[in-house]
Amino acid sequence: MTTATQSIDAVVVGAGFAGLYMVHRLRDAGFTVQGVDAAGDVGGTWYWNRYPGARCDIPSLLYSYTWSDDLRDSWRWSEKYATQPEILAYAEHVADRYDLRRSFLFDTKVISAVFNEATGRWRVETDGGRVFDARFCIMATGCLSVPRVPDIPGAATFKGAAYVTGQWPHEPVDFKGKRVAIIGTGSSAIQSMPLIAQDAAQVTVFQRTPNFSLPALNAPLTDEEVAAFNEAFPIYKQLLDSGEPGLPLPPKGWVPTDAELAALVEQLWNGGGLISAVMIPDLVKNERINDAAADFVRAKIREIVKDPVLAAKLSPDSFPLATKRACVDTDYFASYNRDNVTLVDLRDTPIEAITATGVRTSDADYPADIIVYALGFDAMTGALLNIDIRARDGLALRDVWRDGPKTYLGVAVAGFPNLFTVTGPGSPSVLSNMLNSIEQHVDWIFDAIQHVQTTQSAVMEATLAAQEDWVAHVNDEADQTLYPRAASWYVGANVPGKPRVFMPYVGEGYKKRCDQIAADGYPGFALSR
Ligand code: FAD
Ligand code: N01
Repeated sequence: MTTATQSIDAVVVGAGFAGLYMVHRLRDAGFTVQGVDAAGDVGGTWYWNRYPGARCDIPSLLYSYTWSDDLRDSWRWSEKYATQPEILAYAEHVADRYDLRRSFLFDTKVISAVFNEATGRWRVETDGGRVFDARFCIMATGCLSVPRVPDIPGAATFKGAAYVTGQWPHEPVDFKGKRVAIIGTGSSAIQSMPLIAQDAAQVTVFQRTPNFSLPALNAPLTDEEVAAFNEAFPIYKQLLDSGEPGLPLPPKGWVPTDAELAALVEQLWNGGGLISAVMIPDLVKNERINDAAADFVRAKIREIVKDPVLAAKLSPDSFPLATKRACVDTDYFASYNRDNVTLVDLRDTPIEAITATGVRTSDADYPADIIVYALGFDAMTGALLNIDIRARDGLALRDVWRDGPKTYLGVAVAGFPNLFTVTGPGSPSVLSNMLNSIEQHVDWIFDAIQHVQTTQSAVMEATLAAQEDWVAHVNDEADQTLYPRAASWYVGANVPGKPRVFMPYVGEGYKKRCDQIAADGYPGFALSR
């Protein structure tokens, strides 16, 4: 059923942390805003990924909004790394506190966004037949919001229960006494396997590529830790505002000796949590440093996994450390010492089909009552390209991005006026603490929209020249690193047919550059009346 077109200032697609904050900022400034999400409620990632063991791997105190002291004072994380239910409760708390739900349509998918050249406005249509006529269109659609569903032959014939980690049911899944096949060894599988193994009769993990994972060493957050964070918060916020990561990092320019490196990696391992490119100097640029850090993690795997053959199979050897997102786990490698956990190395015996009764590889049938697909996402571009986005002269985003995404700053696309992407390809996004990047983008987009208003312009649009320069710069920065060596989702390698382009921005000084562009009156953007 098609209802009357509703005329508003802005449509925001997505009710994750990006969409919630965007709607809040716009509405607070008096704009009329309509948020839309395919989910039944707020939370985005944390609404969909309800698999056992799902948690953040950035400490909860940092994986939080920083834009309101009141909000911060009203929330107390219980653990160093919060669980999915707690992070979802935080998103719900934000929605309640700022009364955001009333601005959202849930269970509703945006199917198209078409720019009308004559009116300078976007016509945004949903699968329920709702049509919005909006001046601004903000895509807060998420970098990891389109889960890969099984395309393995025979998947539809399986007679047991099958679950995709990124589309997990709301009711608990009972694994007790069941034979469970888990396909994939990315973060989602690495987080869920140890918990599933505690209940299931048998777990068989089907591994195509072994992965680096580090212990979370999760623990309850003490009052002292929370108080210390709150005390240091003004400095943290100041660092973020000035474009620094806000984390205690090694000094810039320090090239550690082998001995210093060994001590640093040991210290990071013993501290628990993510080892990312920023924590070890030159980790993703210097092969010596990367090899040494990777060797350290492999040695730890050999220490933890009792069977040396199994330890070797679980040891990543086909890509440098952190060039695929490293995982953070609780008892992942140790769980392979359990009698009820088996690894099938798909490099030796690939999956041929899913059958009615389980998984068939080239040498055996593995009966299963439940299959857990932990196959990852059509990352960074998937959600945007799922929407038919068209602008000037019928230009379709799907065509413009045929050979890979092209943006200016990851926030705008030439030819698509008044359309903004939060944490889009070409911005640091998934390589950063996403909550910080989301805030930075939302604030920047909000200021840009205000600028369009105050200059009495009709539209703001990235210029092709600025976009081309930015895309070249993004590629150039990536080419100076080891990232392109991994067949990762960062380069789209996990989706058959997806162009191989390194999508996030790895260079330094991103926020400073964005702020400077805003301060200078948005060079690289054309404003027209
Ligand atoms: P999302 O939370 O992905 O929200 C996007 C929303 O847009 C979704 O609800 C989706 O339904 C909706 N949507 C998309 N397309 C449409 C459409 N066409 N119509 C209607 N609605 C649409 N990042 C970190 O920094 N630290 C972490 O520890 C961390 N842990 C993670 C753990 C998991 C399991 C996953 C999958 C990701 C994790 N991430 C983490 C990344 C995480 O995605 C971001 O931190 C953050 O939650 C993204 O928020 P968002 O609002 O940008 O996008
Ligand atoms: O997905 P992935 P994920 N047959 O793409 C395998 C965030 N996140 O959902 O490597 C067999 O990492 C695939 O194998 P290969 C985080 O950013 C964070 O786990 O392509 N196997 C791989 O092993 C993360 O990086 C947390 O050879 C197949 C796995 O499936 C991102 O989300 C938790 C296959 C997919 O791994 C994605 O993580 C969860 C096939 N046909 C997610 N197809 C935190 O801890 C794919 N695979 C914070």
